[in-house]
Parts: sequence; structure tokens; C-alpha cells
Amino acid sequence: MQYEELKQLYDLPFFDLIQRSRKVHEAHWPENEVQLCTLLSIKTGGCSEDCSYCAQSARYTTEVEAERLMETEEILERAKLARENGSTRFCMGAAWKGVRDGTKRFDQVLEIVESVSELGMEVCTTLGELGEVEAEKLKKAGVTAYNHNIDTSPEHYTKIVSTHTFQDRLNTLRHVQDAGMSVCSGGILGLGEKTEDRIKMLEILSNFNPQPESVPINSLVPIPGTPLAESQGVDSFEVVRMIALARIAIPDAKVRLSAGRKQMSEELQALCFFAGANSIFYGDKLLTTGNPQSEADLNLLKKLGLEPQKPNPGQGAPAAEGTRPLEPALG
Ligand code: SAM
Ligand code: DTB
Ligand code: SF4
Repeated sequence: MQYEELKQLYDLPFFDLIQRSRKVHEAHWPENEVQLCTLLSIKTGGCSEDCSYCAQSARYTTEVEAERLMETEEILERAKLARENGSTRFCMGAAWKGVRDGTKRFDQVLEIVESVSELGMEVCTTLGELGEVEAEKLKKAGVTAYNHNIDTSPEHYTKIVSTHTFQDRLNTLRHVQDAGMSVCSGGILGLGEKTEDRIKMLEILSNFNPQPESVPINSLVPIPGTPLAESQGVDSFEVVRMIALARIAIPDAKVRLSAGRKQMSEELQALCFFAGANSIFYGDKLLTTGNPQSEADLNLLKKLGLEPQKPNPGQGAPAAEGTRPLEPALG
């Protein structure tokens, strides 16, 4: 969808917007299901990048200590536990600028992915920048989806990160698609951006071909010690509007209500599910910050008559339609 159309939708009276997104949601996701995804930080902290929201950047003094890459056995234990608890997707994150073929750590990651992928869950990784070869090897090892957020508009991105560019992010996403993995890409609300930046972000995501398979919508968790520590929270109705807009713009995507849920009331989360969110991170920790307790989440789903999504190990990457590629350069 194009900017003007998205902007008109965004500006509708609140109930008109969520009525529209609900219709799209019912047509594309009639099952009343919410996917439960478990996150694990397999390599925490000490990152060379300067993303101004992040607890793991080595440039800021935060409570997070740099750690080594976790051992395969320990990761496997955590993945099995996640599966037992009902997660159908296991997402492993590493605080790296990126990974490079031929390095010991990339070989270790491939070994980890091979082991985890035998458990029958969707396997997602988020390891920073990837080239063509790295993407192909991850796919071959069993990664089904790669998370790499564009986070905001290209214009606002330069105010948030200086150590890599928005175009670098798009290049990685292109490699992910070319290798046949699903793209998981979304953003953060609360980086001091304007509504226009948020809509621009969704415009770009909705014009990927194929569209992203999942779209995380994070609300900033302000981290003491980072430049965005004192950021104002995002208005609840604006979060719901963004969920609704994402549902309309990218109808087949899992719209994931991501970071920031711990600060949200049950009623706000219910409104987000109504507007089009159908996936959450599940388990008491995100990467370095807290998340609601699993029991509380299951309870909330039950109260709303929503079911955790059934396992879907065959999840592949959606095929591109037509010939229009994800634009490699910004237009
Ligand atoms: N290093 C990899 C990268 O940058 O793609 C993967 C990890 S990074 C932590 C994954 C995403 O988490 C970021 O792109 C951002 O959208 C989100 N995120 C990180 N810190 C956050 C925070 N404090 N609040 C909300 N979302 C955050
Ligand atoms: C995404 O969009 N959100 C998740 C996942 N992808 C990797 C990460 C949220 C991180 C929140 C801050 C933290 O826990 O450090
Ligand atoms: Fe954090 Fe990822 Fe940026 Fe590193 S690249 S500072 S882990 S968001």
C-alpha cells in the first residue's frame, strides 16, 4: 500500500479504523489463535553498534554485561522447554553487528540451528547483518525465519543509529528473501518519531515482495544508560492504531505484539488482539528485559477465548508474487 492510503486509514476515527482491520483479520485469520514465540538471547551484550534504544550496545553503560555465546546443549534445553510450554516458534538473538561465513562463531551458530531445527518448531534467528552466503547457510541449517527490523522510517533511522544504515538493513532483508527464509521485520514505537515515520515504515514493509511473514510491533522499553532512557511512552491508542494499520497493510502476516507488553494492561492487549495482533513473545524474559509471566498470558488468552496456535513445523517462506522485487535501493 502507498503512503497516502495508509495515512487516510490511520486518520480515521478510532472505531472506524479497528472495524476495518477486524474485517481483514477475520478474513485472513479466522481461527481465533495467537502464536506463542519464545525468545532466547544466545549471545548477550557487548555489541559494536550504537542503536540508541538498545541495552546491549557496548557504547552505553547499562546493567547488561557482555556474555559469551551460549553452549548448544543449554540452548537445546531451553528450546525443548519452550516447546513443552506451548511455543511454536523459537527465536534466538545475538548482539552482533552481523555474522560472517568462515568464522568460528558462525560455524557454532549453524550447529546450534541444526540441533534446534530438529525439535519441530519454527526456527527464527536475529544475528544482525547477513550476506548472501550466510543467508543461504542459515537456511540450509534449518532457519525458517530471520528477524531484522527496519525499526522506523529511513529519515528517522539516521537519528537512532549511526554505525549502519537503513539501506544496510534492506540489503540483509534482500539476502534473507533470496535464500528462501521468511522475513520477520517490524519496528519500535517511541523513538521520538512522528506519526509520518511510523506510516512510512509500514509503507516500506507492505511493499516488500513477498510481504513479511511476521511484523513485530515493539513499544520502546526505555533502558537506563541509553540515549533514549527518558523517552516518553507511546499513547495506547496509537499502539492500537499501528497494529490495525499493520493488519490492513500486511494481511497475511503474523502481527506480533512484542516488547512493551509488561507495561500494558490486559484491556489494552485485548484491544490489540481485536485490532489484528495474533502473536506474542511468551516467557518471562525478552532478550534482556522482562515480559509478562507465562501463566498470566495463558490466563488472558483463556479469558478472551483465544487459543495458542497449533504447531506448524512446515512453515516455509511465502513465494513472491509477480516480478516486483524488494527494492534494493531507496526510491
Ligand atoms: N542485533 C540484532 C539486530 O539489531 O537486528 C538482533 C537483536 S535486536 C535487540 C532486535 C530488535 O529488538 C531491534 O531491532 C528492536 O526492534 C528491538 N528492541 C531492542 N531493544 C529494544 C527496546 N529497548 N525496546 C523495544 N524494542 C527493542
Ligand atoms: C523484536 O522485534 N523484538 C524482540 C525480537 N524481535 C528479537 C526483541 C525485543 C527486545 C526488547 C528489549 C530487550 O529485552 O533487550
Ligand atoms: Fe542492539 Fe542489535 Fe543494535 Fe546491537 S545491532 S546495538 S544488539 S539492536
